[in-house]
Amino acid sequence: MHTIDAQLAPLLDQELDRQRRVLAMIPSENYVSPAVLAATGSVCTNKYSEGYPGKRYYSGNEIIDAIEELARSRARELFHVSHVNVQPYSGSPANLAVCLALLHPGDTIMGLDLRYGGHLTHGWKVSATGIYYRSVPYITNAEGWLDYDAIATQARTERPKLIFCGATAYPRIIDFAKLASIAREVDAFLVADISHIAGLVAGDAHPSPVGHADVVTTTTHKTLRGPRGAMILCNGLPSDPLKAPPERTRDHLPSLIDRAVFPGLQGGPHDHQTAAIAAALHEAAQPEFRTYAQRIIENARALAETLAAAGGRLITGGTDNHLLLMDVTPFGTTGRIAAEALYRIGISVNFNAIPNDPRKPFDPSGIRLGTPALTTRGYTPEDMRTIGQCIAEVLRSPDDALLLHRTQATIRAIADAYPLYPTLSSVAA
Ligand code: DSN
Repeated sequence: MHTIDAQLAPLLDQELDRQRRVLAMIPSENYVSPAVLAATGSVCTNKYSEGYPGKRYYSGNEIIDAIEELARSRARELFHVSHVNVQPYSGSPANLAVCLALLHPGDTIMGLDLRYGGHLTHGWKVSATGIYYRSVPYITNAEGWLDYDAIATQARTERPKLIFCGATAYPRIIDFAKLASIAREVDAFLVADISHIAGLVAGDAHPSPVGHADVVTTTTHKTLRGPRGAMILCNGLPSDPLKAPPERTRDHLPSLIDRAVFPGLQGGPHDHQTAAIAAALHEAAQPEFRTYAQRIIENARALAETLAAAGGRLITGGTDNHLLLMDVTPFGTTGRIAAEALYRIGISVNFNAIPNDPRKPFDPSGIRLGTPALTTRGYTPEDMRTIGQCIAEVLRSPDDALLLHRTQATIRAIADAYPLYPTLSSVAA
């Protein structure tokens, strides 16, 4: 590519170099395997295939059908459901498709408030899910824990048609059974968005929502370590995507979901993405993936202990999963200043609101850190302790140039000790 596109090729190689140098501690990021990378860059990107396997609107889809069916069957097996749609372009369209499948405009939805760790598409006011539906978000308690009694009381008052659970900044196990009993009591659909924890669920390191939630959505690129993309999982009668079901009932979930994704919301699926999802699901079904999922949590706990011992205020006091949410104001800094200083020494995290945050979203009180990507690279709890100590030092003195220089050298040595894509000399060869 270097001779064909002299502007783009070096940029791609610079991004590879950046990923090698900077420790990715944004909890929603990960590094895919060479197999997933190859499938993502495959010729499947050339094909149009509106419809579903065996029911396409374009010719030439016999191989794409086999690829999509492979992805679907691997997902069914891994997550123990009868039906999977692998076509959502990403998590936001997946959640919107579920709303389209199950709700009428103006119906009431309840999801965790964005400012308390929820997701935009669980009903935040500027998202389509908060514009076309009546959204009444629930919040955590002041310490950051889901308060199931308060959610039940709110659901009894508001009578939502759909309750979203799942989060982007919640460091604890989610009790799907409790949420399902709340949803049943008020006759709402329960939708579990497990985007953040899908890899932990697949590796049996977090309880599964299957059997509790009516519908499960997930992105495929976070802990699941696949390409950017998403899936919608459910149980019910076999899908007939060509025929509108007579009613919006649990039995008809597969057809309702399929019709909402296509033609309701999307056009042609991204077949290269489907192929890469199939590759990632194969990897997630291997015994090593269970070890990976456990190690993500061990690493997160080691990091949490180190930061707490250094004076960090962890929301909920620690973690059960892949991420930590930390109030950095006890260090005398803010989320934004902390994230910028950490990036200068070679660690990427994101600034994040904490429950009841008195500060503004663009410079909140917290940062969010995660271990999925570093665990993929091979880092151990011992490494997490070293990294945690560097983080704490920087948060105490984010303007100390000498300290930044010293910690930068430590982080660089740690990054070099665990090479990323060691056999790849260029991504733009
Ligand atoms: N942007 C994702 C995250 O970082 O959690 C959610 O969509």
